[in-house]
Amino acid sequence: MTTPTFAAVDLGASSGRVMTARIGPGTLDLTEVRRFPNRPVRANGTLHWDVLGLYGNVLDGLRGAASATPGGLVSAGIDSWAVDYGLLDGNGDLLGNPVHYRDARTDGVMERVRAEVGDDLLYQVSGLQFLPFNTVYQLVAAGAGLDRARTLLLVPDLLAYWLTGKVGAERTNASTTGLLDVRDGTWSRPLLDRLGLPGGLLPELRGPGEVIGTPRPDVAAETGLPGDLAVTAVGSHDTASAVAAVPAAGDRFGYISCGTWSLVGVELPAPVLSEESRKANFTNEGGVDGTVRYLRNVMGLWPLQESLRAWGSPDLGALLAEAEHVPARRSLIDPDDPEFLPPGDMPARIAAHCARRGFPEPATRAEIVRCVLDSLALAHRTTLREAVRLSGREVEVVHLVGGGSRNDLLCRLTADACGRPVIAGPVEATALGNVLVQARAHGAVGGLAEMRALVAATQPLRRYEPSGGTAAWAEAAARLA
Ligand code: ADP
Ligand code: LRH
Repeated sequence: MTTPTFAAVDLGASSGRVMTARIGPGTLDLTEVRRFPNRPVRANGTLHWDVLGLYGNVLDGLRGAASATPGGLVSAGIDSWAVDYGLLDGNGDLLGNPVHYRDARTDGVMERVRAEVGDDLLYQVSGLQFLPFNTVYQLVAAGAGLDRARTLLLVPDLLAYWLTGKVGAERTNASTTGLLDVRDGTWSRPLLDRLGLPGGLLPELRGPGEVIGTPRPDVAAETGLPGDLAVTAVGSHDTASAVAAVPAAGDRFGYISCGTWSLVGVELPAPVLSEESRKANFTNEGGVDGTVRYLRNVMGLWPLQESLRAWGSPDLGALLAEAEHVPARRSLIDPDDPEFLPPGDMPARIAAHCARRGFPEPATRAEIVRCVLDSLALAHRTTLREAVRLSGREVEVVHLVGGGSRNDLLCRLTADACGRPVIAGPVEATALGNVLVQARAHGAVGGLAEMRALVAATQPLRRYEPSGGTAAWAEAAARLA
């Protein structure tokens, strides 16, 4: 019997990829079929995602995946960054280009909603970190822009709709909207009514592993995809897929899903909705198999990405090598300061932030890179400690997955700052989580523990032991506080 092959479409905020994986007992071979940049576009003053450009790349990637798999693909699944959505009119046509979560349209909206509705209700219903771009605040900002809309689809659900013609809302990503009740897993009617939002826009929920449908005939004809290919719902929130593929054994682990964002937390069986948790601004997002991803969004590698863009995209490897030699923790930022959220001149914002907080202004590119990485490692430390304190979950080891796991300096700094061993990798944890959930749905692998053991046994990982310098990190945290 041949080993079945699955395709993952994984769209991150900085790039997208289509990958295939052969999955069977002791086998998990991931192959990249297509990778493409994900570049936001500002038009008429609004920052958009180029969703049709992305979809074109997805179709090309799936065409490539199908032709590279002579035995035939069993299934394909789609995940992407969270919170953003497209709106369909009554004919099922897309109404305008989805707006990017970093667009300024939500400025001040979260504060207004919090004042009107109250933090307690918002947190008790959704269990979510207060982030200005949560879908709920985007919808309030959109206001009359919703009038012609009949259906709201989160980005992976929108692409799945174009592929199959079927609408639905996958649960892990729905849990990032602020409109899903964290206790009973249904859309929160009381919150929708309270905010005056049209609940009819929200489609029926579906869970990871449910088959969504098969390619529409025109899609099959255009891509060469078999007409009977199962398009399967996965943990369509990229972070849910990444956490599903963390190569952990047991439950005493923390994770950092590190790319554009660093999602830092633990996996729990039930949400933590305490007042302390709300004040610490922790989130309870839905994971695969009804798990709770108890975490905080840390600004991640975005400040580095945006600095590189400002500098005309110089070689990252060379800059990281130079940054190794910059003295540690000389200049620090709080990466979670909202001033770093929008696109724009990042190096200037970093320098001004350091000066304001009494740190030397980083002068060279290498100093800026070092400042960002030291500050990110420090934020990893602070957030992990908070996650442990608020959840009571012991953490013996930290799994750092995603593109950031390629950054040797960051992994080392994170192990030192957290005072825990860091296991770095897989880089493509999200795509792996995506294909593994499909494989399970189609009988090629067992439950979460078996999926994780398969990742641990087959994927290249690196281990970083803490060097014992946690006191210096504690002192840095105090200087920044
Ligand atoms: P996202 O899914 O949010 O688009 P990724 O998980 O793809 O993010 O991670 C992208 C990040 O990974 C980049 O911003 C970069 O900092 C880091 N990265 C990618 N390749 C390398 C590399 N070779 N060395 C160090 N860092 C890297
Ligand atoms: C990471 C991510 C994160 C969300 C953000 C919008 O890609 O999905 O989990 O908070 O993007």
